Amino acid sequence: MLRFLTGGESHGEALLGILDGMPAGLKVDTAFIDKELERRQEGHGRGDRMNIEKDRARILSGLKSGLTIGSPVSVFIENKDFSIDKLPEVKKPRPGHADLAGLLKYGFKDARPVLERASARETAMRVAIGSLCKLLLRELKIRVLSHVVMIGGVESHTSSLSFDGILKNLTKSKVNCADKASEKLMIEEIDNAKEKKDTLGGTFEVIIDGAPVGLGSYTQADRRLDAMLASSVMSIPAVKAVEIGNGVESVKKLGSKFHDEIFYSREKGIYRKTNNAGGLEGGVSNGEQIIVRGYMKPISTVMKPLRSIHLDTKAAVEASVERSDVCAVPSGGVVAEAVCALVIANALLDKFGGDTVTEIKRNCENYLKDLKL
Ligand code: EPS
Repeated sequence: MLRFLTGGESHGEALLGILDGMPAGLKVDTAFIDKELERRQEGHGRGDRMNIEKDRARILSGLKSGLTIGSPVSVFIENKDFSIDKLPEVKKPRPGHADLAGLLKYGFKDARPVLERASARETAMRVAIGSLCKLLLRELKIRVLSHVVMIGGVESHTSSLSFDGILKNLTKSKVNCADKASEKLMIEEIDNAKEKKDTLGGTFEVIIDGAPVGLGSYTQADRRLDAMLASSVMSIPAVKAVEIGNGVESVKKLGSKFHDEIFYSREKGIYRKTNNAGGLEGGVSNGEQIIVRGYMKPISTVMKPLRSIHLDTKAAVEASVERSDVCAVPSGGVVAEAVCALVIANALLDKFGGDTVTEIKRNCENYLKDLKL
């Protein structure tokens, strides 16, 4: 079983991660991990911190000659902005952040210690850990992408595009959107919000291509793959809703118009013409693409501050302002790819055993051969 922990404050010395349970024999491509870290830092609307940090992962354990050896993989990412003890107190909690609930919970007199750990900077480590899982998925020809489908009120139109079509259109996109016309409008939305000293949220979509049928299980609540994916995407800062397939649309439809009918042909085997279920039925992967959407609220630090109170005097004041992003939906998608990759990798180890990469590949191939799909 794969498990991970992260440590580190936003302006502490470093971020640390330990990924336990990685099978032996995986070739670790560190350039790929760094590329994924770079992707998380990109996107129109990110704040000035992105000009300071150039995130790079150093692997401190779990490898020999570039291959995993089955022991915990420890990862280190340096924070260039290591200034935690010089930063001012935050006495005017920002609505939407963990500031107020966090300081009351832990008995602090200011929100600085709360926001240092609650900051989305922690997601850099989740991307590093998720990219190790993506390398494992790659061995089984499973691919993961994310793209932005909504920013503010602007929606992208990509229903006619294949996985590869989306991937191709994402090259050079400034907001990780596969629809060029919408991308332009999204950038305008972000610029307008910035000019108004405001922030924006939106929706990203993760697509997992090539996952075999039979991952997860309906036999227990905590083995349902859709529940595990939803929980991991919900754990990304600012995510307020998660959707599998066309789950939200489904409430308006008749069953006869929603469910994905089953067909068979000799060339294709068992197949569907639609994928409203987002690749998951009964909490089990059904062999179609797995589709998960995350809905992010607008970033909580608003430069034209919202009303709050001063913690010492309880007087009405404007909330504190910290360096922040205007919109981080493209990055949210990259983080979601990482956390979904971990869930899928775990489900693969559960189904196919997990001490060596060779063992997993052999078991998966034999299983698919036996199914004769
Ligand atoms: C972030 C790092 C942070 C913020 C942002 C995301 O760095 P700093 O606080 O030094 O600017 O830019 O996080 C938040 C604003 C937040 O509240 O989570 C990052 O690395 O993604």
